[in-house]
Amino acid sequence: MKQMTLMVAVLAALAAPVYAQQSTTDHSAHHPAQAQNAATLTDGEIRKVDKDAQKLTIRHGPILNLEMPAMTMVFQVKDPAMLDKVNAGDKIKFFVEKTGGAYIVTRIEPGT
Ligand SMILES: [Cu+2]
Repeated sequence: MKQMTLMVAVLAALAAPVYAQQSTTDHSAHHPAQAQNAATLTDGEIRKVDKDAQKLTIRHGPILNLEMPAMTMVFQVKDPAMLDKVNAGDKIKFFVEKTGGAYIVTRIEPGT
C-alpha cells in the first residue's frame, strides 16, 4: 500500500512540470503588452534627497513595468550624480528597475 502511494506521488511529480509549461504557454498572450510597458516612465515627486545614503524618497504613481501601485518609498539611484539634479518638491518622470531585490532609479527627467 505504501509503495502504491509512493508511485502516485512520483507520477504526480513527473506530471507537474508539463502542466506548468502548458499554463506558461497559455499566459504568453499577455506578454507583448508588458514588453511595451518596459520603457514607460513613471510620474513622481521628490520628497527627500539623501546624498549620504545615495537614496531618493519619491512619491510615485503606478509603476507599470514593476506592477507597483502608487506610494511613497525610497529608491537607490544608479548614479550618485543624479542626486545633484533634483530637489525635494521637484516633479519628475523617472524609470526604475528592480535589480537583485533593490529598486534602482536609472533615469530622471523633468515632470509636469
Ligand atoms: Cu513603490
